[in-house]
Amino acid sequence: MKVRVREFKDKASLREYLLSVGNTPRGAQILSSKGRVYLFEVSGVDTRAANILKQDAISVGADCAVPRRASSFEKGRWTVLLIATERELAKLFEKLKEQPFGLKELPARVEAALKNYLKDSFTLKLPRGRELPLSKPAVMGILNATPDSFSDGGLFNTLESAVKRAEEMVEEGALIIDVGGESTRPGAEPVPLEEEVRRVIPVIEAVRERLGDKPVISVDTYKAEVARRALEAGADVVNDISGLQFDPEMAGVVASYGVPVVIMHIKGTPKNMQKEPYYEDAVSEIIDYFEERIEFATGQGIEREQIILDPGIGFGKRLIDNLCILKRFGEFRVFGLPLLIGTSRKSFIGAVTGVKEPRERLAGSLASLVPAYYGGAKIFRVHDVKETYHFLKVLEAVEESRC
Ligand code: 7PJ
Repeated sequence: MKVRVREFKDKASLREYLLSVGNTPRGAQILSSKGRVYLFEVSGVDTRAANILKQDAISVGADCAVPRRASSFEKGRWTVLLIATERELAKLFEKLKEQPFGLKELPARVEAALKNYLKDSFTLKLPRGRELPLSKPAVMGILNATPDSFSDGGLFNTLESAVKRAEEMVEEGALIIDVGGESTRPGAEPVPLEEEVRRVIPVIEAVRERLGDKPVISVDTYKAEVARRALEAGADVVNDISGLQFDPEMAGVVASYGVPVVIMHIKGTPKNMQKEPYYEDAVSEIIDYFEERIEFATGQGIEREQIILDPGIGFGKRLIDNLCILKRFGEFRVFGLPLLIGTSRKSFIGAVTGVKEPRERLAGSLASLVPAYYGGAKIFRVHDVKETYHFLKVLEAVEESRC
């Protein structure tokens, strides 16, 4: 006998393998639902529920980690970790149907979380009947219409060069062009509305006119009036670094145009965000923020399926927070919504590599995309479109290969 360790990306590839080595279809079906162990953090669990859950979990071959104080029957609400395969979950759900203390609701919640987590393909609706397909990774090329942008230093601030750069980025593989007129680098002062309009709107009009319907254009703004005028000028997506917080009119504009919206996490404002940001657990805090923002957005008439989530690398985060966001990127999949990542040339790359010049941070920027890619990121917001496009192509080819 010989022993090897095998790994399978998902249930479907395990099933395929089992069939290929001679298992019956039914056998492959059952065995593939035992092939992967999932960990569910369940918070707000009543003491009695926590103890019943552990017993039921163990009885089906799963398990549940319960805090000592809960197993000592101290009254309270606890966070437990349910550890189970898909097959064990099915058996556990049968038992929970009969249980009190809120446990009846648990199966639907676990099922929804898992279904969202495994969702890997999205289609967003764009103006004029167009669509933004997000099953494969999409490159979002940054087009700065700012005279003071920290990495492009005013190079692209004339209309002509902006359009040329947009055209070049599309040729290099960008699916989305992100046009922004206000630098949101740490400490940056806000730009008055009229100035932002003056920078951004002509660029959007010109790009749309010259490049036609093909490029998806997003507008990087937190001002509702800029967003509204950008959408009128031909933009397709609103990219709001404030997650609909800074301008009370923003959600209404997005809702009335029915366009996709990027909800980014930021702690504070661009002016003050890097003044001693602190998190107990950045990932959990960002997940709570997403939950609240999704509720707010849908309450304002935005379709849930039109929301894109972005943890906002560098926006009120320490180095350790940025690294943890990348390491645990997959956790943001719990909403079943497409995820965007923006690390390009950011200062945390400089902090890790010692590279001071933002333009020289390409290798570090590409490396930072790997954990986000495997965590399920679908939109990659970058300066270096060609290099990122090739980089993602190779990751995708490996992922898609059938071995
Ligand atoms: C981001 C952004 C980002 C989204 C900027 C920079 C700062 N929008 N706008 N996500 N960053 N959605 O590019 O360094 O990370 S401006």
